[in-house]
Amino acid sequence: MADRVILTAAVVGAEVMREQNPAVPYLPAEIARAAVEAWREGAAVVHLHARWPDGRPSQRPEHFREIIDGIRAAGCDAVIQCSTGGAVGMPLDERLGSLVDGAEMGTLNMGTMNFGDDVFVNSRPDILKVAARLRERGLVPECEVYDAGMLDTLRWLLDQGHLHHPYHVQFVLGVPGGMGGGERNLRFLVEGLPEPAHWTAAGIGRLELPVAELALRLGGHVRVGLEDNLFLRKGVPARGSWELVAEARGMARAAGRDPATPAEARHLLGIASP
Ligand code: KMH
Ligand code: ZN
Repeated sequence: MADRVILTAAVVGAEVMREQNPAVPYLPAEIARAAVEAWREGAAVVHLHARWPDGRPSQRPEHFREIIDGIRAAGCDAVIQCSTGGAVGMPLDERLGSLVDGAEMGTLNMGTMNFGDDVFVNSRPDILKVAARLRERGLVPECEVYDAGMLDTLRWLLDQGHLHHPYHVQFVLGVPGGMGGGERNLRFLVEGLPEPAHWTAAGIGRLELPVAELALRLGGHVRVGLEDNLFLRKGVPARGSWELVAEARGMARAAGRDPATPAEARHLLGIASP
């Protein structure tokens, strides 16, 4: 199973809006449908945010429950990963509303950073609180790393016993304010992991597919989807996250790596079967 690649679909996020691409889902049923479509194209993990009907970001438990119910009602067995990042400016307790029954993973953002023109706040006490909540709920953390110093935070969490196996690492490259998405950066990050770990890379905007290609080559896993990027190629809006997943799947096959099924992804990520 070493050659398997876990494809994660980030189908909505908190920032992108329908004015930018009409395929951005807002309603729980739309987000569930986007996740199922991405799964049909090969996504083993779905990274979920929620929205209010007018598109504002929501971390309301009832929205997440409805999304997860919709995904399962469609017979989709993708790994459910809920965002605890929410949107910039959201109080931490509100962000934690996403960790409802049915979630299998939750994100653990590894530090405060500029996020475009905003500041995405994740103080060390915040990180400890999210890590503790994930542990209490038996969820596998996905550590979101946007910059090299955040690997030192990861090491500190492990050393201090705040983070245990199993955990997963996600390198998010190209956020304005975080680390860029070149090969040198990704190699540096992978070499800087405190211990061997499964990792995924996500490139923001036009970096999405180049970072996917790099991750495939360097032995990592891949995240794509409208949360990170709205275009299939320059000037061509993606018709949905499914189309970006299909593209990533084609790239994986060309690189000699088969997409993992959700069951295989659970095995690799240390998640108990549902
Ligand atoms: N919306 C970003 C500020 C996560 O999902 O945990 C944070 C984010 C990370 O999307
Ligand atoms: Zn997210």
